[in-house]
Amino acid sequence: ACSSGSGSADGKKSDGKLTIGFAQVGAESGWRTANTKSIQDAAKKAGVTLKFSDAQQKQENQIKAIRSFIQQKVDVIAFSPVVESGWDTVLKEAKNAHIPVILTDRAVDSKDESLYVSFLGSDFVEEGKKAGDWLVKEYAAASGDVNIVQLEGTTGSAPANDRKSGFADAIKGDPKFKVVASQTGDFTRAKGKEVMQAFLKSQPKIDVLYAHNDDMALGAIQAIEEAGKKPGTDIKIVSVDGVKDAFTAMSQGKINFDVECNPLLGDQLMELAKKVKAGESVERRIKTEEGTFTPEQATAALPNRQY
Ligand code: GZL
Repeated sequence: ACSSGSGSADGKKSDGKLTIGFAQVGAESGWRTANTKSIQDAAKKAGVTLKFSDAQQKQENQIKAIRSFIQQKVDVIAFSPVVESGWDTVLKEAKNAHIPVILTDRAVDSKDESLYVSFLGSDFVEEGKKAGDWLVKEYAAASGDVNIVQLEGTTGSAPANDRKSGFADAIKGDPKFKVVASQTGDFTRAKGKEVMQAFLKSQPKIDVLYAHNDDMALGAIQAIEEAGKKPGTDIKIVSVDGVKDAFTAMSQGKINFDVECNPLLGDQLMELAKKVKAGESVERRIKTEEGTFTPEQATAALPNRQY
């Protein structure tokens, strides 16, 4: 078939430069900001043309962005689905347009595995389990009830669902652990503070806060202090993400354990997208490496913390 200039048979620009359309969740947390920076910096470094959209945590905006990437005939679409469900229709449109899709950070619950070529991100169930395992050890000698309040992530999101189930599994062996209240703080500081204020009013005894991310934990810390209590002492706090501001709080004794969730996925995403464009086979599931931090470890890591 003849094709003039740099056009190719399917009408895509084929000047060799890779164009990725990325539909980001929003800018709700320190983690998300670091994730966005990692993707934008990696695209520059890799010489990739990045079309980037911020959905302000709304699924309909992500779907609109994906449709616009299809119209623009990008080479690869990548996105972090704000919630797990409701993606099949738009992903089928991408498939019909022969544009491969890579999931980063969060997963979808689509049964049709042909709708995306790879999922690069953390294992959130494991993160929840790490948080629960720490709590079980921390309270091994305690005899009375350990009353836990839980700040959940965005309702319907993979991290909220999985961090909740991983944590619940880890503590279910001992009936002294009681989750007395659990509500979404939508991964933000403001909502985390608001919900913690409500918990403090409604719960006679709170021993532990389990926050699905550091931003909600940091908001809760403000509420706890405004209530005249000492975070990290009167109410122990276990959180997830491992962002710099949480490490500062840990160095002040306000957060007792932090399960890292690595946002620096940019370089891996660019490498993956290049392979996909070149028609090479890629792993369907690429799990991010990440650890856990005690206050001592966080204090030591603080000076060099990238995010
Ligand atoms: C987890 C990511 C979550 C972070 C939050 O990979 O999806 O979203 O834990 C962020 O801080 O809002």
